[in-house]
Amino acid sequence: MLEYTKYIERTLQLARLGAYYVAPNPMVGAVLVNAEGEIIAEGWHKRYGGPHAEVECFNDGRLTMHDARCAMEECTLFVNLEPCSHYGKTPPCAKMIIEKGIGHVVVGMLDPNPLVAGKGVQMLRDAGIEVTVGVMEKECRELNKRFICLHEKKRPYVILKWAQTKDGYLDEWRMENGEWRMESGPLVISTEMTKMLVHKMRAENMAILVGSGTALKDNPKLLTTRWPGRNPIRILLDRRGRVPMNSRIFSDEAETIVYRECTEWPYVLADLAQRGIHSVLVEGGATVLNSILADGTWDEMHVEVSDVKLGKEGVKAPQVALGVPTEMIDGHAMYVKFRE
Ligand code: AOF
Ligand code: ZN
Repeated sequence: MLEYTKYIERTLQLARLGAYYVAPNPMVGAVLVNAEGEIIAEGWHKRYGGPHAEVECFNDGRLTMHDARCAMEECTLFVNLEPCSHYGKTPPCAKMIIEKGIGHVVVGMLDPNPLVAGKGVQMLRDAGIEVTVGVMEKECRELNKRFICLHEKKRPYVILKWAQTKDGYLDEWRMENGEWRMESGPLVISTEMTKMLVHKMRAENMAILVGSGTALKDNPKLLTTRWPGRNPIRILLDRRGRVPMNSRIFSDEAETIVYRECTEWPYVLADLAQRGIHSVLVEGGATVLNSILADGTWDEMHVEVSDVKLGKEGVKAPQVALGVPTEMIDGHAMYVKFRE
């Protein structure tokens, strides 16, 4: 009897190698194991539109070496996500698995994509293949939480992120006689290390969202320069049409989507889902963060609290109970909260 969790664990390791390049597809890994429990082939989904994990696995060069002495019907294929049953950019993986004559398939979780949703497992079973479903399901769901959210809730996975001073401010008060005082630039709260981690989060998500105040005051480019990966799509909420076209948020390194007429949160989320965007990192400012917190539709909150005080009145950070820091970096308390 094979130790299923050990091999599903390996599929998750392989799947993670596709991080940053497969969105909005899921991260998927596949492992082929012979009757003795030896891994004879491995593969993972490497980039959006590319071959699925199962195809990569059967193309593993090691397989031809073992092929001769391993009977496929005695082999077990492990995949963290149900093999697909549809003709998409590639033919159905379930069909290929049947043709290869695999005896047993173990899948971490069913695919929430309505194109698949149980049909892959059904195809395999109909062909007489033994299928085991639901191994390390919690870990499998965590890895692909963004992909799952898009299909199950028809909205992107929402991550709120901000940095505040020890006394609870996001920024200095940079408004004078109704005009932004731009020359001072944004208050720098993050350190070199925590800035890099913000860029990692950008690379992990398909979109970054800011309000017009942030776009005007900080004039950010919102690119992922401190971490490998793609630049996310930039989303700007600008109901009053205040942000000029020569702002850096419109620079040509990345795409920008602007919401003008309607910036209601449920509308924006539904529209982003319609565009196939499976995750959005909300970077501020206070108005946008507070309105999303009031709406209640968000999934994670990442807050950095620096070790220095602003020491005067400024732009207040959202008022939320942060609890216990998840970790300390450069003396800054880092909090991660999940919505209950
Ligand atoms: C798998 N293995 O490695 C992946 C799967 O447009 P396509 O043809 O690439 O299909 C994308 C869908 O296929 C995706 O939404 C998900 O349901 C499934 N992804 N399936 O068996 C893989 N990446
Ligand atoms: Zn597939």
